[in-house]
Amino acid sequence: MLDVPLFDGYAANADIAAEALAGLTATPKTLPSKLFYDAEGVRLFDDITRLPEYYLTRTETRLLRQIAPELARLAPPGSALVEYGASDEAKARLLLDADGATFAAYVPIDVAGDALDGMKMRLRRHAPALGVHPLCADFTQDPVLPHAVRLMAKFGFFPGSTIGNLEPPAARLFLAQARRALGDGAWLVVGADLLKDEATLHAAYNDAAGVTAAFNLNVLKRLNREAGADFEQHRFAHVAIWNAAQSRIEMHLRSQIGQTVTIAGSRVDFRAGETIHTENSYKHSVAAFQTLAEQAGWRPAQVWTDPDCLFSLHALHAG
Ligand code: AVJ
Repeated sequence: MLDVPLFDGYAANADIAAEALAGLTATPKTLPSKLFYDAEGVRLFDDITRLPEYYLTRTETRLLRQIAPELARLAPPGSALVEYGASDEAKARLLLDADGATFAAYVPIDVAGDALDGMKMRLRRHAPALGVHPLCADFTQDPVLPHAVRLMAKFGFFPGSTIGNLEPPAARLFLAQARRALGDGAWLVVGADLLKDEATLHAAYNDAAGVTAAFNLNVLKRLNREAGADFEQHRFAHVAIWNAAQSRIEMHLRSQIGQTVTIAGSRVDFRAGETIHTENSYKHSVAAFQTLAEQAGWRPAQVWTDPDCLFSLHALHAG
């Protein structure tokens, strides 16, 4: 039995430098949002989830806790729970431990190998009968599921509104690939942040304590360490704006001055005020998300929202 997470081609540091450089030499400049999640970024995101302004995590968790038995009953006995972008097992445990749950295996998929090791260790103690098969992979790269679960019914789980990071064509592609990987008859439960008033959205990404700013700026520190870059963090500022036409919050890092930065031996020039687009966080109405899912071959079977209509959980069925 494999004790280490399967390594499915996730970027090594040379690839991080190449990916960063590709984005920073494009017009407009971009960086992939998955680069946020080094150890410090994971810690900062965890702090974000507890901010008063950041309603997403606590709303989804509360809703999930309420409907977990209903969700767990959708899964045929002995199903494999496959979680996309599983930074920890907290949300999965709401399903695994729900009344009436009969999952035989759990496949957490994430790019953070260390986090997967921790999950496997904790679950071995908490649920010794559960087969835990971590997969170290970028979930957008259509990872091959572990051999050990190939004969089990699949129950996909993609919480946290991580799908909001994907532009609609990429979200459709992800959903279509998951549809094929999970197979006929599978379920996929997706957490999606809902479209709402601009003030609530703006506050969630411009918190008073500045944690989101630190999270955004941390990507520069990571590139200094892992991609041979020499960013001066204080020469960039956090920007988060609502783009109504595209229905998304955009995060940027704005160069405060004209400056030149070196990344892996290449020079990149910034004009004063020029930004690096670091993240999109799409907000979907229930109907818009269901259309997206249908276009990817899923049948929207059921949807739950909290009483304030801040957040949605969709159950999609393959067949
Ligand atoms: C983890 C992608 C859902 O988009 O709200 C939090 C990341 N960015 N604050 C989000 C994030 C800024 C988060 N997701």
